[in-house]
Amino acid sequence: MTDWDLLLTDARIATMRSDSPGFGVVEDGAIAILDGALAWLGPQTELPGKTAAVTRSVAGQWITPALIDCHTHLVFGGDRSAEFEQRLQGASYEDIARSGGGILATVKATRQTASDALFESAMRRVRMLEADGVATVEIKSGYGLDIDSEIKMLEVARRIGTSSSLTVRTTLLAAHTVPPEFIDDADAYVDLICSQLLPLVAAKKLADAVDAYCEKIAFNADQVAKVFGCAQSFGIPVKLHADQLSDSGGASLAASFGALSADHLEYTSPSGVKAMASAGTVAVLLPGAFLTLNETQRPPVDELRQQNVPIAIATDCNPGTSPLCSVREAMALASRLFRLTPQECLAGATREAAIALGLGEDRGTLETGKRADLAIWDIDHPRDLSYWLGSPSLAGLLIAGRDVSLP
Ligand code: DI6
Ligand code: FE
Repeated sequence: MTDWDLLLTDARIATMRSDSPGFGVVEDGAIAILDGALAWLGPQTELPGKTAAVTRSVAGQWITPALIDCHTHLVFGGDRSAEFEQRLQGASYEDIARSGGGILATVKATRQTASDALFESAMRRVRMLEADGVATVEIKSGYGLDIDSEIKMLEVARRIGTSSSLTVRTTLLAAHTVPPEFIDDADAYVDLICSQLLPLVAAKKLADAVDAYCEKIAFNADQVAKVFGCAQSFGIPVKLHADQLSDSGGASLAASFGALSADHLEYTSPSGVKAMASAGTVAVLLPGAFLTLNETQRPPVDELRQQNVPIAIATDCNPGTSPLCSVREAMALASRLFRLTPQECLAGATREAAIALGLGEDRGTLETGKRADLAIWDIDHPRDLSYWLGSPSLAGLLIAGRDVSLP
């Protein structure tokens, strides 16, 4: 019998612990893993005299917590790359939506696509995330917008979790946009979500959270409040697409429900930021959508910092506004577009993203007792993870202490 399953030596470690300054660096470090969790971590000179079944030197490479993508819509049918070309030629997101494209085009395609095909196409995107160091991913529904299709999307998301080593957190986003059948009666659709869909999703335990899109082109605050009240009656936590295109009071609304996170936030007011701070709601910033929509209004990063609101970063992977399958790239974009420091970017894709998913106790930093989800990088310094663009540098990924084979 050995004390540990695996001992990694000769490592430079960025623990990302909130009680350590900067990246929480341990030079000349070692990490011991037992039963999928971190059993010991520290300078190699202080290593206790214990035995490990396997000892492996990482030869001076950097180890960070594995990355966490806390906001994606990566299960969808169809393809909207032609819309991208139209937009490059001057058509607006709204023009395209009015001519039958946009989000409703994805809804139509997703409804028509069988579960297996949705699964296969989503797995391609999941593998891309994994190849870039992701061990935990959130996946939303929201392109079904009827009972069967929303359930189908959530089941596909659950299947991704059971057929890969990644942890998948599922989110019901039935209140993404008003489906064609209810175009003149959004309230009736909200009633359907509350009276039929949510009870079914809760009974089948298909959603770890409930999300909504609070925007002029989607649902108003009263409608969102109704969905959130219903989610909470089933004990399901909530989160919100808030203030992406206008200040619709989304951040304050999310905070008033104690939301896990409020996401986008380009137009959030100082009072919205204060409300998030009091509620402990994480700010999830999505630079891929900001870039793709040619947005110029930046989220209120200085206010978020002043109010100590945790800032997470995610891909928002979706076929319309953020065709992005790399958290590394999201970090690189966030540093440039939102002027986050490389340290904030890495914390945003690890520690704060874990909190945004309600998993802060369990992962997101490297400390004893947490899951052994580790990324090993061929880099000179953790700031390189935000500095370099389009440069895959993942040298290894361990999920719950086990090696994931990378493509
Ligand atoms: N905000 C977005 O940017 C996406 N959804 C959302 O709530 C857009 C999704 C799409 O265009 O397919
Ligand atoms: Fe989104």
